[in-house]
Amino acid sequence: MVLKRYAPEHIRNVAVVGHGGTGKTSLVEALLFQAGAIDRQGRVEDGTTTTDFDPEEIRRKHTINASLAPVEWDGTKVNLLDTPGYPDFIGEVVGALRVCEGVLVVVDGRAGVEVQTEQAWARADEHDLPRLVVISRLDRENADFDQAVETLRTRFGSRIVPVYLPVGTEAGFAGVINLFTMTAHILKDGKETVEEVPGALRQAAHDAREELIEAAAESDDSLVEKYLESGSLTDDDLRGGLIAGVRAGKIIPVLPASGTKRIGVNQVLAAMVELLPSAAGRGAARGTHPRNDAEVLVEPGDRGPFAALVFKTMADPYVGRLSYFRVYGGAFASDSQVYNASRDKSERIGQLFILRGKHQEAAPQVGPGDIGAVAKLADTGTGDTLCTKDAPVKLSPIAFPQPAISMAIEPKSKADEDKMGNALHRLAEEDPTFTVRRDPELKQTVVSGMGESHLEIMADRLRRKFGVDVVLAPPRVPYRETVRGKAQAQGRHVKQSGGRGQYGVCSLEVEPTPRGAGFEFVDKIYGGAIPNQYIPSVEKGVRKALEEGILAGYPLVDLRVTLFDGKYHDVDSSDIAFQLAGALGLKEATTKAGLVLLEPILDIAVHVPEEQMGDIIGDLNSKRARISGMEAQGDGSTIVRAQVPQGEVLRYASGLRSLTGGRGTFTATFSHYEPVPAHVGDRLVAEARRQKEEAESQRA
Ligand SMILES: Nc1nc2c(ncn2[C@@H]2O[C@H](COP(=O)(O)OP(=O)(O)OP(=O)(O)O)[C@@H](O)[C@H]2O)c(=O)[nH]1
Ligand SMILES: [Mg+2]
Repeated sequence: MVLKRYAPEHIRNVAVVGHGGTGKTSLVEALLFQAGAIDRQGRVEDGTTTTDFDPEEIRRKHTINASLAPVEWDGTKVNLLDTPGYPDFIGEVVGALRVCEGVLVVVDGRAGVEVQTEQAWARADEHDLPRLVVISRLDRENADFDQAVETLRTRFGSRIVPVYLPVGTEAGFAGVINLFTMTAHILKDGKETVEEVPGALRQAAHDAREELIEAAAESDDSLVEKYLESGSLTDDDLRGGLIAGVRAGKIIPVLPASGTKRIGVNQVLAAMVELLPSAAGRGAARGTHPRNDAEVLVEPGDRGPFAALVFKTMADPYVGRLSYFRVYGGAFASDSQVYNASRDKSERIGQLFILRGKHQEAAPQVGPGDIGAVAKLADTGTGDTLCTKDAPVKLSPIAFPQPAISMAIEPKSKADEDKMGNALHRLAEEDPTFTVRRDPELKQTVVSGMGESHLEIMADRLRRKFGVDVVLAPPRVPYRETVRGKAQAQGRHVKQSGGRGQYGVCSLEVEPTPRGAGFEFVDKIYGGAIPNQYIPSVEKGVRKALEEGILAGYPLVDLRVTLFDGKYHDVDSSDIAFQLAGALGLKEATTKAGLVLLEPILDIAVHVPEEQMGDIIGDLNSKRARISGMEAQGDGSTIVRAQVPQGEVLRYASGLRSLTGGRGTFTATFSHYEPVPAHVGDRLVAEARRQKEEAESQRA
């Protein structure tokens, strides 16, 4: 692979997005082959495609990582970014869309618009990105171009306009009709021949061309006039109107294709080059000055100062980190010094690379508008801006989605435990939608991500990249204990047989305080029933017992403990004796007062299509939720708000996905603690006892 350097006007950065399994990777492979970038067309089935090169991708036969595939066509470099369709990896789509000027949405010829088509579409809308739609896999049984176009129109409106039509259907799909030139391009033995439009398709092609002309005319007032006067448009006006319409987001051209059979693929290449904006075509990139937040514009040319955005980081145990970047202005040179404006750090740059899948080619420079990679940056992460110290700029960051699901992760062996922390840290650097934290109370390491598959893949990656074996389990719920009423009891720790004895006696009263008040210790010893020096000892013993819990091993909260009496011995009393007395006294008093478990309650907001609202509410009710409101969003969706016990929604991300076919999303935040209902409490207490016995029998 030897790629020339291109001016930004001759670069197209294009994210290939869509629902899982619609043929994105196969189409990218066909585009690469057709443009002569590779000399063998790989297959997803064989694990030989350029962009699904990761062992996990090869094994699972779907894309997990966004990867880069540059092609050269018609004097232009097109940087294709193949992205995953599976919703757990939406972070990769978000990162890719952030650095592109155009989008290729791939839709399956049989299924039409699917859930992840809509999600990717909405993400592209966030950046107002011009896009093309490719209806792929049209050679399959029951594939139907017209019907797929209809699903697009139903969902996204009349901006959807075919620019090519298919010739033949299913296994007979043989080529495409160009609606500009009104010629048929038929693939025969791997070669494209140009023919007349077959008679049976002439009328359909004529009608589709009319529609295209109308759409092009409507994109520009001066064209509308011409069109109304003459009833048509010249070829130049048609082309000009179409380009303007696409770049303004008023027209979304649709092309028929088969990636694996390489039908309609030349046409996709030409459409990207001709219709989508260039790397300079959307003007200056916006950023801010890192110190005073003033707006800074980065012009897409060679002359201005250098600025690049890191949009993806790959952790590699051998090579170290590999950072993918997009240059916005100026040129990025190998063996240079740059400034990371996001972290106020200098970075030494070694060798820069141009990537194609896993192939890396050393590049002395990466110019404005282009995409490349660099290894071993010391302080730079995804979303950071690299620039020069004298022209510092922070480009707007990448809005990655928040993780939706958490699991506890445990090392399988001691050796794994030693390596796990560092390895997890490296993975979190690589993937902004994956976070790790140690929960000191639950004594668990908790990982969060976009879905169960995401976390499973992270566990696989730990094994493969770092040799760390782990198990994933639902995280523990941070229950609490508290007292129901008021009670008094005495704690006695007295041992006086031979030698120096132990002597500590204390009388305690416990009573509940308002929810959220925590713990309060009151000293009401008068007349030296316990000497001053031992009162902190009693408190220490009480606190220790509180932390360990009494009913089911969860910390006690929201109670007042009053020390009101006690006894001591001149010789045998000690700090430790009073600590033990305090702990015993607390146990006795709280047991007498009656103990109850508290559970964390979450505020949850579930965003779903209106027609699924009933199912969502039914499901939440079965999870002991209290629905607090429903808000129609005007776009046919609704937000259902509720309070729900945390223990009931540990796997809500997966549950919601299967309930809504992937359309639903939710956020959850901690609200408060509440007593658990008796039947739930009994189960938790029994469970805690069982675990304690197990632990004790293991120790014995
Ligand atoms: N018949 C036929 N099969 C295709 C075509 N394109 C892709 N396939 C098959 O469809 C399956 C999915 O193709 P991929 O290219 O992996 O689809 P993808 O959109 O990249 O999938 P994800 O990365 O998982 O989102 C594979 O088995 C391909 O061989 C096509 O044009 N015709
Ligand atoms: Mg793929």
